[in-house]
Amino acid sequence: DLDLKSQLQELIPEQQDRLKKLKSEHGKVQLGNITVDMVLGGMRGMTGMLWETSLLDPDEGIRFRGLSIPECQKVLPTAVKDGEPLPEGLLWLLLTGKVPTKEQVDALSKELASRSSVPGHVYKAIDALPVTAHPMTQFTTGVMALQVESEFQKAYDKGMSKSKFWEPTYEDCLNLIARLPAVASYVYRRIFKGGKTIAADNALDYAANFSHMLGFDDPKMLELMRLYITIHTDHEGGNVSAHTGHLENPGVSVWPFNALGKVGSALSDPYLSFAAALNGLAGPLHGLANQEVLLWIKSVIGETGSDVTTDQLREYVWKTLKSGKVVPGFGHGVLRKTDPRYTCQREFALKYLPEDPLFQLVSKLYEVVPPILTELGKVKNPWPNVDAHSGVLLNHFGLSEARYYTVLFGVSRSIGIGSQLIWDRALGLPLERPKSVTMEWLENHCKKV
Ligand code: FCX
Repeated sequence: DLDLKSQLQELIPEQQDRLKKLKSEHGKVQLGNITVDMVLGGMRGMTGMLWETSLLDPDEGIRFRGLSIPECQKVLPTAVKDGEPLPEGLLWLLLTGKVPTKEQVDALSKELASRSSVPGHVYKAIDALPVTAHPMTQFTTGVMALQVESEFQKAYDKGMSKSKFWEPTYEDCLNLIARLPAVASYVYRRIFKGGKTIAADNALDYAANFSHMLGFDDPKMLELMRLYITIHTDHEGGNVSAHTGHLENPGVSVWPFNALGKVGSALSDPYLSFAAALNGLAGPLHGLANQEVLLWIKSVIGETGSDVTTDQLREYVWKTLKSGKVVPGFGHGVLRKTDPRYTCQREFALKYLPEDPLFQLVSKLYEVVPPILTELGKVKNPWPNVDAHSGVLLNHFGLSEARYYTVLFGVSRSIGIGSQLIWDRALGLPLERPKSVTMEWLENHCKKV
């Protein structure tokens, strides 16, 4: 069957039963102890959320529905022989847990293209901002403007039963994913290309069309875009952007209903949820790190010239650390080894641009930075993450405007966050509301134990 929605329709009742069974049979099973360190440490290591689309192993890295990145590269359909996976295939995998056929992926590409038209007011909303506004601000403004078309909001206003909420959520998520490349490329062309936009070519696949609208048609860049959009989609549920999207889209099972029988608590639709997620992604410790990495690399070259020696690089890393800054692109909240999203980008570089001087600098950083971060003694993961590599690849093909990079991350993340939002609603996951305490509460509690 080529229709994604009908596949989901079949899967949902089975997964609802699975959740019900888990709850009734194992609801009281303990998952670990919560320590004071965890509460003070940003809930690191505290298992506390259901996230079906992906799972992160500290050593192995991300698995999308059980498949590692190299496995996805092997089994997901591609546009060219032995090429990079098509992100549409990953969307299908995240939503259904099944590897799609090439025909299913082609059908999904067409479906996304058919949903991709963006209403004019969205561009007007972006145009109302100064052209100097950060690309993420312009992009998120576009997403907020798209929200007026929310099917979820319309259905909700009509009083739709909560058992059907997943359907307008599905429509919104697919429309949102489909429309983001046009909005994102508009922001790019507006800021960096004097506002000269390029029309979509809907015969192309999702990533290729996005690259085309940005102004990059080199077949290698199209492959890079397919890889880029695939690997940035999802990184389980606790990272800032995914968690924020999930949090903003609360379930209904604990909602207060008022006397008129109308729901009295907010239920943010996918556009609102995703805009919130983007605002989290725009922070330098999260998605903005890809911008920071390229700017940092360029500042190294600016200071030392393009033939940077290992010693000069070491010195620059120490200088960064001594000025109280982090080395962007290294470290991670969960990962404890080199990020496989870094590794697959490194392999891409070795295949397509081994001589690129910035790639060679990134390779040198891979040798220089981890021992220094280890020497600091406090850094839990000295290895590079996804953001350490993406900038030099994009820069190689001419997309050199680092300030724009997080927008690309954002477009990709809609696929992961959107997939999980659909399942949040299909499974009727509840409003998230963890308990917080004060220092005084903790002190008193610790005196007692
Ligand atoms: N450079 C310098 N110091 C670092 C560091 C780095 N790359 N990574 C961690 N540290 C420091 C922390 O700042 C912290 O110092 P403090 O105790 O003085 O506050 C200490 O080491 C312990 O932090 P740690 O537990 O290892 O890491 P956290 O889980 O707190 O933070 C991030 C994880 C990713 C935020 C952290 O490693 C960092 O700031 N890295 C640089 C920014 C970056 O690359 N972010 C992108 C991450 C990711 F891939 C993404 O979301 O896109």
